[in-house]
Amino acid sequence: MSRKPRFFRLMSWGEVRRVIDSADVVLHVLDARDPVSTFSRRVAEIARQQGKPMILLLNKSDLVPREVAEAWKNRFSRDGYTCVYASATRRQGTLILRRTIKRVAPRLPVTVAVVGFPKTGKSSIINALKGRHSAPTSPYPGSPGYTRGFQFIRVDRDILLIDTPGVIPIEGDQLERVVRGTPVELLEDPIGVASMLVKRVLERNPEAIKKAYGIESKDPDEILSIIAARHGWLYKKTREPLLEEAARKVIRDFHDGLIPYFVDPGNL
Ligand SMILES: Nc1nc2c(ncn2[C@@H]2O[C@H](COP(=O)(O)OP(=O)(O)OP(=O)(O)O)[C@@H](O)[C@H]2O)c(=O)[nH]1
Ligand SMILES: [Mg+2]
Repeated sequence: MSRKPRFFRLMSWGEVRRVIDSADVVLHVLDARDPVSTFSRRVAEIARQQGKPMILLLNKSDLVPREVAEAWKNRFSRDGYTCVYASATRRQGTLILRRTIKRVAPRLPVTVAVVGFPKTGKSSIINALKGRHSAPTSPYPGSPGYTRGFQFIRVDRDILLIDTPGVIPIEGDQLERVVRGTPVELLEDPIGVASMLVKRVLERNPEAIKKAYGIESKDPDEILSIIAARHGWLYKKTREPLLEEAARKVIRDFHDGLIPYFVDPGNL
């Protein structure tokens, strides 16, 4: 069991403005599995107001088929954005990203503010560009290693990156806000959140739960019960399945990329 975080630090909008103000370029990191739900219109708006070029980075592209990453990239490009995809953990796409940063940079050396929802892989991308682990990373919101402050990391002679804590757009997707914006141990209603997550995942990939857990059911409560029973997570007195524990596992597995799902832009 992980320790309960005593306090969880995210970035305020005032800080987002200031960090973008102090940078030449904004690198807005999205989760390639669901780029629209992890896109912040507000970040884009601040970058535009301040006249800073913004790059959309579809990270975790190892979790989606290549055609899907390509399709998202084309779609964002059609909408006028500069968009590239990458996988920080596989260190793929870093050359293109480096080139793109230099291409949009108004001057060299360039300072780049790396911003986005929590757990999109902002620190991991910085480490991939740098070629070694310089920025702390962590699998779940608030778990040791998440980014609490601002950190400057030089990746080469021409590129200085600013790692930042995650930010939760108020206009953003409700479920992504809760899942990414709260440490799993502190969720008030883990069962409700996990149920919504399971429903959403099944809408996008009806096979996802079967593939992740070998469970055929499409009913969130039943799925959580089976997972709890399988792990022996039962209330001592009643021997009822401890759904909360199963719910937390599902949310962690989602963060760990163990539940195979993604949004296909062709289906939107
Ligand atoms: N599969 C996959 N996982 C990734 C990738 N990039 C990051 N991750 C994982 O996603 C989790 C979050 O990565 P971080 O780099 O800590 O994310 P962050 O955006 O800096 O998170 P905060 O600082 O908390 O906002 C970690 O468990 C990473 O290993 C990727 O390209 N593919
Ligand atoms: Mg980080």
